[in-house]
Amino acid sequence: MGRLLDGIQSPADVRRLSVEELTLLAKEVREEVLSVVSEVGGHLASTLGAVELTLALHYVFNSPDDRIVWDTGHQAYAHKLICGRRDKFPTIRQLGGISGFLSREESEYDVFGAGHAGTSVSASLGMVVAKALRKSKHKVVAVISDGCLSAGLTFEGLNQAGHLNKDLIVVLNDNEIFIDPRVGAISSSGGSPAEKSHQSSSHLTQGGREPLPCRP
Ligand SMILES: Cc1ncc(C[n+]2csc(CCOP(=O)(O)OP(=O)(O)O)c2C)c(N)n1
Repeated sequence: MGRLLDGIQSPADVRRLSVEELTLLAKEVREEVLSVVSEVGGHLASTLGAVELTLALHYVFNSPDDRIVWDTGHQAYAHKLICGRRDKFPTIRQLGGISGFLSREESEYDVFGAGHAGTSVSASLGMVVAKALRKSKHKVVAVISDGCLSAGLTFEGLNQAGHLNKDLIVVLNDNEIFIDPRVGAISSSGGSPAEKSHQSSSHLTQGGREPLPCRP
């Protein structure tokens, strides 16, 4: 039986699959990433943990019209595989090969080139403002991991996004770890960010005057 991945030239092909087939595709994507990264090196765990999320985002949103903005880009190998770069995937991070991060020169699906952590929310907000000026209807989705959530630039972006009240979607990819186990006031103030997000409004309104349990 042929592999589903062989028939995926772009996310439009992913959107033609059934939800059951997506599970099989995720397995194949993971095998492909493992096979290539074990040969040429690269970011592995972050990208393996984002395979289902990647397929779900491209399934639900109509990329490249809808913009998916990955934070940092180290977790986007699955995105590259399903966005027309499977043949070049073994060249990833090699001289003359494709980038290990998102690159606008590489693909129309890489809507923001990064490599630095904490850029996705501010970049997406800029796209949302531009979209409103052009009266466009597409969606903009920032995908941010828990480690990047604590970046100052992320807070500036969230602050301004709430102020402007624009149509920005922020997806938190919370795997409860970054390069090392999480440290700092945000991660140690109780629960995972996902749990905290349920409590965030009451924390902000009722707990805003309380001192943080430890200083950043
Ligand atoms: C400005 C900046 N600081 C530090 C880094 C190094 N760095 C690479 S990935 C990353 C965060 C990884 O953690 P997380 O965002 O939780 O993503 P995960 O790998 O867990 O999916 C950091 C800090 C960077 N890329 N940019």
